[in-house]
Amino acid sequence: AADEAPLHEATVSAPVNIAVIKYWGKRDSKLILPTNSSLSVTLSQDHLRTRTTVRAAAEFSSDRLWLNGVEEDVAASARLCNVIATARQLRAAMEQADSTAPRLSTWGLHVCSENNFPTAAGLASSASGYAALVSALGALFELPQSATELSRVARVGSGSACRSMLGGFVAWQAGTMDDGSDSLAEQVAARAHWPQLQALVLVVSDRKKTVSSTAGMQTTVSTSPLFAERVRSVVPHRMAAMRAAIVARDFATFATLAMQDSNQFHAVCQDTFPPIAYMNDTSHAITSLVHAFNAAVGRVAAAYTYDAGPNAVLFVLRDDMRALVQLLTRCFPRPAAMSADAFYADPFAVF
Ligand code: 2P0
Repeated sequence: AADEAPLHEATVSAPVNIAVIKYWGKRDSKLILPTNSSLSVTLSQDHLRTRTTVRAAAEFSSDRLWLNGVEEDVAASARLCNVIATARQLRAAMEQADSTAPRLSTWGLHVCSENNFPTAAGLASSASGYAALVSALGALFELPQSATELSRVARVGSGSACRSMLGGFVAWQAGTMDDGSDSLAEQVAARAHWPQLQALVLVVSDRKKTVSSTAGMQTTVSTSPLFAERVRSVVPHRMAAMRAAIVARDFATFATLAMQDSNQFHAVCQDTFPPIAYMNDTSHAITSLVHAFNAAVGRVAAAYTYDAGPNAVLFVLRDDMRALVQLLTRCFPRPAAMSADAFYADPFAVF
């Protein structure tokens, strides 16, 4: 009977990742091929994640997607269409090899996706979003590809999404091929390699950002001489040094490189014409506080990094977390509604 037919559905969650060597700039905007390699830390799914359910049915006449309960226009998004089409191609290849496999590649898809944090506030919602979608399609279609192989599909949705396909410490290799076949994410080390390393998200603002990453980086590539220098002479060394620091669990080097790379990314934004300002006065105050903290303890005990928005992510070893949090709560009182490790930095705090 029809109601006993198997349900073709999969639900998967994917985490947010925070770059410590930043991706900024594309050499191919359709395939989303970057101008430089990047490296990130994947955060725990307990606090920042996207959960996505995909269902395939022969009777679905079109692909539909709901994001946080609101329907989005799938056909209007070239990136969504590219991701779904690429996953379908992989499924179709399987079906060709196995005549008994149901023809899921020819059916419509319904996708339901939810974030447990503010969407598009510079908290990497597109990264976890596309990673969750690709992982869910991989599970639904029973694709044999590894997470690294599937990271190429996530990359076509949003560059940083390829890094959220893996846990722990992840490098996105820029690659050199024009077809993007070698532009993918690889794990540098598992989370368990460095359990003492902790991240703290400081929500400075949960408003939508003013300049999208996609538009911002395009202007940077075409106008910033500093950006060209960064890609040519800075990032290659930093990728190697950051990888070595992670392997050696060398916090001082890891933290110094993370702060320097965040600072250079925002300097490149400032060098873009017209300039792009993602950090605000509170962000700069947090930066000063981290440097004051490090000076007070006499070593590099904490690091900051900022993406395309004013929110800060701090890195600290577990033994130093209590002292750092005490200082932060004194300088930036937070409302009771915030969860234990998502601190609220009061935009009007002065110190
Ligand atoms: C990163 N960012 O490495 C950098 C640092 C923002 C600052 O990846 O156009 O949303 O979808 O490939 O991935 C933001 O860029 O841009 C980003 P698209 P994406 O995390």
